[in-house]
Amino acid sequence: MTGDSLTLSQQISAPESSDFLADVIAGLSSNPRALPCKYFYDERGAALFQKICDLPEYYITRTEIDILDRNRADIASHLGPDIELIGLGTGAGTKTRILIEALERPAVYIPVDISEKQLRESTVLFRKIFPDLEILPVCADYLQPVVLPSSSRKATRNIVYFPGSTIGNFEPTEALEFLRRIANFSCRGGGLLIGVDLKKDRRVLEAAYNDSADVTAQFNLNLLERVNRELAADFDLDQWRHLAIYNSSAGRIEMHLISEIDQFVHLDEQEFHVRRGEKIITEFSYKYAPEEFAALAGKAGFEFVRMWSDDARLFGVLYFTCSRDR
Ligand code: AVJ
Repeated sequence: MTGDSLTLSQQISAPESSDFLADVIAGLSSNPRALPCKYFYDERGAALFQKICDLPEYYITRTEIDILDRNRADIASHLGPDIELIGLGTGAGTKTRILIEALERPAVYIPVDISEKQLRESTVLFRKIFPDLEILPVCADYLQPVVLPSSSRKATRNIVYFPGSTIGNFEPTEALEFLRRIANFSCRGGGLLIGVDLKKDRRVLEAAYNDSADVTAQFNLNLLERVNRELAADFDLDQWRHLAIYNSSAGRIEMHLISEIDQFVHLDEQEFHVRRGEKIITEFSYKYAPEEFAALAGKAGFEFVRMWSDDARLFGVLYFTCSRDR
């Protein structure tokens, strides 16, 4: 394959600005107000998230990479040879690279990501380092139903790889529905390798989302900047404050933007009155106990095989298989 074949296989449902506007209006009109976290990842947001991954307090990324690194051979032997790997939200591809390097003769790799720039860059890089691997990138919002491109190569089984604990962004009922959809890709002997952030001391969790360098605050506020930029709203960024709190009864980190004053925001000829102290919820990040997550995936039709973790049990990489028919 040459550079010309870098056309993304599909452009199915990368979010359009009309969806963005409708979602923001609906979110600002709801009670409590909430904006979908998928809109964090414009170019600046994706770059800020990369910075978050390197923060000392944000243990998630480095712990997951370390778990993969230490257990690569064991993980690869569970996944088996000649597989088709479907990566969901694989971003810059740091983790997937470790995984693919360990795999035995991987046949096909289908990265599905919402960030077009990262998808293009990682595809160029992966084609260089894995010349024998067929790579079929799909730029799409995998929250929507995605039709995967079919490969000419024969793979033994399909394995879905969903790293980063992104599954935590779903409400548990949505997570179940999503896992059921994934099960359709990995049914009949395929599998699911998934990164899950584990329940732990709230101080560790809250520090990870309220970092001392304020990068997470910038990441959160960038959502309002993006709304201003792309939808011509007039959020005054100086009048909003980032706050992340752990809601232990729900088992989730909640990212909020809190209004510092009583203020009005204008968007698309509408006016929103926001009171001082009122919040916009921008993200839920659910944390699971390993058995909790295994039970959830079990309901979706997966059989738990094993979990790889770190000594402090901060993070889990869980492997499931799926034996049922579609
Ligand atoms: C990409 C969803 C895994 O929940 O930890 C990081 C996003 N938000 N800091 C997470 C995020 C604030 C992240 N996920």
